[in-house]
Amino acid sequence: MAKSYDQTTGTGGETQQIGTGKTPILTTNHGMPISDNQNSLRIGARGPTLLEDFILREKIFHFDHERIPERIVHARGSVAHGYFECTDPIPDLTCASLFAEKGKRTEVIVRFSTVAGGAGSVDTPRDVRGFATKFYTDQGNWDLVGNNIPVFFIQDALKFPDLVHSVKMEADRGFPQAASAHDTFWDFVSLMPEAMHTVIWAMSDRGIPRSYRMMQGFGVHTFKLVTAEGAESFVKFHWRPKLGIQSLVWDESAKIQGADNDYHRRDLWEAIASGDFPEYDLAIQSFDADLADSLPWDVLDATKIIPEEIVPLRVIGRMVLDRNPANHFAENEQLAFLPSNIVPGIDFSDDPLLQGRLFSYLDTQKSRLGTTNFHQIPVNAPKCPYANMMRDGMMQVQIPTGRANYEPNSLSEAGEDGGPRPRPDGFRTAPQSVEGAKLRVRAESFADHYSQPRLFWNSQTVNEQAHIASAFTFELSKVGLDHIRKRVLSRLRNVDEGLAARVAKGLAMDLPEPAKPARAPIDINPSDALSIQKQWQPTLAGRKIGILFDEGSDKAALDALLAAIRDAGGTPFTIAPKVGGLAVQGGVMTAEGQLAGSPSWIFDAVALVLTEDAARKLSANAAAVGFVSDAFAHLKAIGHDAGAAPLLERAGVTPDAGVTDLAGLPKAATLRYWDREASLRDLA
Ligand code: HDE
Repeated sequence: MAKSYDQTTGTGGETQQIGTGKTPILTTNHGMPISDNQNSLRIGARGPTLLEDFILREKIFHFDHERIPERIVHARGSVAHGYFECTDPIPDLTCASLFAEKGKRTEVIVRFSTVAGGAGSVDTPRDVRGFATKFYTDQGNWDLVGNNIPVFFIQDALKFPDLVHSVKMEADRGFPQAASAHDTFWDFVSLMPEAMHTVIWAMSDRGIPRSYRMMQGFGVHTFKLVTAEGAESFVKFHWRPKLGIQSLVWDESAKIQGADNDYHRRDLWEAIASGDFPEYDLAIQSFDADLADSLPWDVLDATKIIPEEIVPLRVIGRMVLDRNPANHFAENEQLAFLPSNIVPGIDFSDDPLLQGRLFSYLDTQKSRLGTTNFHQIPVNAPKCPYANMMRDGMMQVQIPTGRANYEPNSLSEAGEDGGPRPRPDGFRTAPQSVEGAKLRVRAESFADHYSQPRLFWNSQTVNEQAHIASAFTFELSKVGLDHIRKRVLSRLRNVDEGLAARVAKGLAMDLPEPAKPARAPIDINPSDALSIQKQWQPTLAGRKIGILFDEGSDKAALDALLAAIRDAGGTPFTIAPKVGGLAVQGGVMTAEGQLAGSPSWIFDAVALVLTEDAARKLSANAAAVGFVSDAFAHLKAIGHDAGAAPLLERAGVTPDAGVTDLAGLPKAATLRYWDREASLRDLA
């Protein structure tokens, strides 16, 4: 008989690694204690494995099914737990209990996501971001499943599969992953002029957010609020980040994809783990039917916003994200949002996109989570009591008791538990009379596709406009079919002639005839709220500063800089060519990151604390030169001591307001230096 040995210790014999008395015993999924987790059951030490090995089969069976279908859109996302606190109750507008009292807190879970890429794709492509919130209210779960862009590509749910097919990797070749810069996307959106508004938002810096903590969220659709007395109003929901809105520059976002696939996920996780809790205000735009009727567009059309100048925002609460998930699969992959989850006091409008969503998500969850009982998964289950007569199904993990599994019943008359019953103060759909012929049509009031993209364009700074024109040029440069590029240009002419001309020039193409609009666009007063740069919040809070040092650097200067950055609310991160500990002037200093793995792309600003000798040596190191030249090209502040001069020169840094001494860095690092860009980059 062949000898056996213990592969965990490398010794002969049959010993197993055994835990201490406190270690819980390893069991099968059915609780049976396991004695050997190293070897499958076989005949003799070198013989065949037995089908009888139920421990092996259970383990492999479970492993084989570890993955569930990823979300067809928004597959890649990050979650955080927290709470919503009502700061300004609105009983005048709604009987929803979460908005009833000042200071009332409701638990939430939020999932931020990209749209186009698969679950393993990167965090920073140009894309719309999902911003979905589940409020575990005491009257059931309310899911506000929104995006970071307040409008959507299409007006009717029937077009959603086409939109998604066109943007995801192309059907024959399976690429590109997580990118809209390809023929099929631009083919589809250019054939659907209603997409122009969302497209221009996606081509703006909103499509490349700096952090999930620095982006707005929008419910997108018009919803209804309903009071206890049945009075109704329309409402749009807005999330506003406390840190202000901030975006990357395109070259930076493309490079981050190489440096850190998890850039946004890590940022969210680290902020929460360090107690720097992300916070957002919840604001509403509420308005009545008269105001809705007075607008030149339809409030049921999800391709339109209502500018804040027309209906101002009212802040009604704040959301704080203070807990990371404990398990990515259980709390992120299995998290299931349903726009149909609303609570008494909130109701749907007839927005045809929203109406379609009310079906889609429930259907999706059955397919992803495999069972109608997905609501029992802890992260999806309401935190208030829930009871009904729905029974059984796959993965029923509750044990409903009693005979009453139907309603009405009279079992209570016989002294038995008759089970739950509806109550008049439960959810009631706001009554609405509807009449008309049964038709497949698009309302005439949805026909203006260009006024609002024009409003968006006119509301941007000169630098933001250059980013938009450059993004169109970049994306269309990746489009191989000439007729598609021409069609996009013909649409852009209706948005803004200057924009169309700049993109055409960037592509070296002639301008085609403008497309004929279904309805002639109108001019709307520009809205500063649509620009990121106009509302820039000059703060260091939430920002990360990369500090490059080397042998001989001045420890006192480094310590002072670290303290100054922390005092101003920022997060310093030290970088050196070697991480193990370097002899610096005044002691030894270890770095958190190694230079080659810590490019300046992943920081909001950088500092150079170097002796002249070290700076000369680093001038021959491409990673060090790139660290500085990229920080400059990405319009970031650069703080430096006198010794850094040779490296600055080698990296082509020219003096401007963003290039400062170390003392000036905390203030300088609150900004980006947009004016620098024109001299560095060929913008369209
Ligand atoms: Fe979604 N959408 N969607 N969507 N959506 C999904 O549901 C769908 C739309 C949004 O983090 C899916 O569970 C249809 C608008 C977010 O888990 C799916 C239509 C807005 C998330 C689905 C829309 C969104 C989704 C895929 C057109 C902004 C991620 C997996 C009528 C207001 C939620 C899933 C999460 C996810 C369908 C349009 C936001 C397939 C049919 C408009 C943030 O059910």
